[in-house]
Amino acid sequence: MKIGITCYPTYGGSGVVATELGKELALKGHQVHFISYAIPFRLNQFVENIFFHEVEMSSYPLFEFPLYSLALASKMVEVINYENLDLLHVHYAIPHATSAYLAKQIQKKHSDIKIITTLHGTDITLVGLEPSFLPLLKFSIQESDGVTAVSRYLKEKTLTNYSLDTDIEVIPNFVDTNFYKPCADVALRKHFAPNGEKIMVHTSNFRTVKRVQDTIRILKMVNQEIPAKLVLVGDGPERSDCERLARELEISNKVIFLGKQESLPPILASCDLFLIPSQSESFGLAALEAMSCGLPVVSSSVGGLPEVVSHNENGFIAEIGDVERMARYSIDLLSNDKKYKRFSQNARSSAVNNFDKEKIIPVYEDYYQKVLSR
Ligand code: GMT
Repeated sequence: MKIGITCYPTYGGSGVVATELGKELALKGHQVHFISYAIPFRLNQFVENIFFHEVEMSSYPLFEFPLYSLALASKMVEVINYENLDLLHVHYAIPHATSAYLAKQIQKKHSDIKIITTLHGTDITLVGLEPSFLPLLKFSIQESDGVTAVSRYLKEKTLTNYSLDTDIEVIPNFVDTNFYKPCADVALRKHFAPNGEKIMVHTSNFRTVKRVQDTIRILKMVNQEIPAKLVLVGDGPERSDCERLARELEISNKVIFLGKQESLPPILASCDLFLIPSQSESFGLAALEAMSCGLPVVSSSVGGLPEVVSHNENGFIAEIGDVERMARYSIDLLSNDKKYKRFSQNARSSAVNNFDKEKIIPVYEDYYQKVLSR
């Protein structure tokens, strides 16, 4: 197949899923054309069958705001026509699904390109609900030839929030379990925790919805019982507040801010427990990547997280903001070796058995075939 993929190229779950999907499809012999304003950050080396088409933005004094959605639609038309695409798969509905609809209309005399939209999270639960976007988002979903959501939760939210009766296929996030695997780096572990402390870790883009401050509060409580460190990976709007909170709670020597990192598996695998106390999370790819490295997860109970984390099996789930309970769960796991080992093995097995890329990529391929045959 010849497949166009549009996504946000920056640090973020939807871009990761789109890029890893494109790479896997290319390895399977499909021709994949990425269309975006920059090369996706996970597309950091040459892969046969992958092509990148940059959306160029011209500036003109009359345009106070950049017209990205329109420039993207024009680039989509160009790539659909010149590369003879069979389908265009857009990730994160705003504005990609709308640009794709426009592109389809512009070139409908030449080809019957199929548009598939994958809903990832805040495109549905937050941004899309704003009055300025809602009608546009609803229309763009209805006009897509296929729609997928990354969890059952997100599918239900989409149908109810937007009063839709569209057929939505649930295709969960996936992970390369051969890359994200238990492979603790002894030197790194020693670097994080020179005195043999337990290590909790969190990775995110430090947006408000992630509630990163909760991880610092959890660390404070855990430390009252057992010596522990917290490794924070990523960067974003909440980072300064997090650093301030760590100082206020007098635990800044126990919190390690790593900022953005290219290679996560050795970091994750050198830690003990993953924390994800989000206020909103349609799936929780970060938790899945940690589980694949053998880390149990302590999470909030929101969104699609319970579809990934099984309470009392491979982690624990608590109400949003209930940091005390999350701390108790963390202490329980970090102070009981036998229980920890069982949870760690369960976490790894769940990633391998339910969410490995070898299982999920064929689901996307089958879905593509289904949409193409309509
Ligand atoms: O919705 C977002 O916050 C953006 C999106 C992204 O681009 O980073 O993240 C979402 O997509 C991921 C991949 O499907 C999911 O694993 C995340 O749970 C989801 N984030 C939220 O729902 C907050």
